[in-house]
Amino acid sequence: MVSFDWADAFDLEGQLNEEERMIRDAANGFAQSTLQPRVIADYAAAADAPELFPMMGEAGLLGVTIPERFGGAGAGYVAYGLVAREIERVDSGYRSMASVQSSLVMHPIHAYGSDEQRQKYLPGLASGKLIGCFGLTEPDAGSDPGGMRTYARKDGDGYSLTGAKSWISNSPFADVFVVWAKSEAHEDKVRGFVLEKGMAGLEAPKIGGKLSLRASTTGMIQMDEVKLPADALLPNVSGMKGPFGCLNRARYGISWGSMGAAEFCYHAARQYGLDRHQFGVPLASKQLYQLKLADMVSEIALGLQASLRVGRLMEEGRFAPEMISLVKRNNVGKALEMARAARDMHGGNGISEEYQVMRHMANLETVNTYEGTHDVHALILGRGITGISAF
Ligand code: TGC
Ligand code: FAD
Repeated sequence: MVSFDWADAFDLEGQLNEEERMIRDAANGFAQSTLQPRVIADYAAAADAPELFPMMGEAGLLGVTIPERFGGAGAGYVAYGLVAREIERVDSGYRSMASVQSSLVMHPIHAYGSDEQRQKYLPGLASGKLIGCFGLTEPDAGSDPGGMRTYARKDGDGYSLTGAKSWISNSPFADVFVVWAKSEAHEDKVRGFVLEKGMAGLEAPKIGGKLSLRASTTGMIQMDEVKLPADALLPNVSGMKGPFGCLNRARYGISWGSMGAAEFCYHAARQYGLDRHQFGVPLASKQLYQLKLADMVSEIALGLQASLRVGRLMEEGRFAPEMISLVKRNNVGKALEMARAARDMHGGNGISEEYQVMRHMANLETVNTYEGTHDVHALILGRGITGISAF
């Protein structure tokens, strides 16, 4: 028998290998020393923080699963998940910045790009000297990205791209834009294109007024007959499985990341309950308070085990997308409930930026929506269970 560890109920630590623990510790060190001291101010100001990319690159946190010859860490999916968890323990917005770069920009260039495209972009993206964004969602095509209107016309040997992408993380300061469009040259199939900052007809205005995920910059991508050379096309994928293949990786990372945010809220609520006295005793001595902590430790322990299992299956090439929908949906939904409970357990202090739980709560509203909403993932699972598509 061992004594119960309230911070690691099922001994996750003992299920990681040495390389994973090392990468996790590096991510934790970076997140706590560089991100934590600035997050309250960044969030309040809705600051643009492109300078964080080279810092994350230096810390080895970009392109964790990309081979070392392209500047990545050449590590596995569990290591990638652990990095997301440590960054999101501080803020979901910072994790967004990193996961878009790794899963939605580096992954498609590595998996679907030519060797020239890999050589050209991946080392810069891994070091954070280049910043990437991923344009799938449009003003009229969110949950149904197959309804996109962005169109690549044939134009000599190349393409002319017109359309608008909306709610795009990193776009206002991005150097590299992975954009999905229907392509005239490919029977109107969806294809991926790599655009670069400064191209004529390409604009990326910032979306203001966000009440959630304020530490991450979000914008549009507006394309008005952007002329692209033939080699801007990602040659090795065609159809919606291209963008969905990227989303699999990012959604999986979010399942870990959301547990990091939940762990922050759980630890904060526990400490607050031990420190704060009402009716002459610590709040933590009350049954209702303990019930909420017991719910939190249970959901976190189960959520982490589930993500670990899916990560191991991904490493063995034995995952189904429905498994990823299950952990993205459940972990984020539970993390949001935990953040709301932690906000309540902090009483009036819970609404203050200083205690940070309400920022996590507000962020998780976005995380519950992007990368497939909570209900869209229920429908993906519903289709997997019944064989009937109910979208
Ligand atoms: P459907 O007919 O199901 O499939 C079309 C083709 O795609 C293939 N496919 C997949 N391939 C790999 N992985 C997956 N998860 C896949 N899901 C589908 C499928 O086999 C088929 O291939 P083929 O060869 O037969 O053509 O597609 P549908 O259009 O009916 O899609 C339905 C649905 C709901 C599953 C899909 O549209 C969906 O997932 N909607 C949610 C949209 C979404 O998640 N958007 C995210 C935008 S990016 C973002 O939010 C970034 S946030 C920043 C951050 O991460 O921090
Ligand atoms: P809608 O699809 O209009 O959904 C609205 C509501 O209807 C939801 O509750 C949804 O669950 C429900 N609904 C939709 N379809 C059905 C159905 N068939 N049955 C039942 N209910 C349904 N996208 C990118 O491409 N790249 C990015 O980098 C990116 N970053 C983002 C950053 C932020 C801060 C945010 C908020 C979003 C980002 N997104 C990005 C977009 C995100 O993926 C979409 O917002 C998300 O997919 C939902 O689409 P939507 O907002 O159009 O909502």
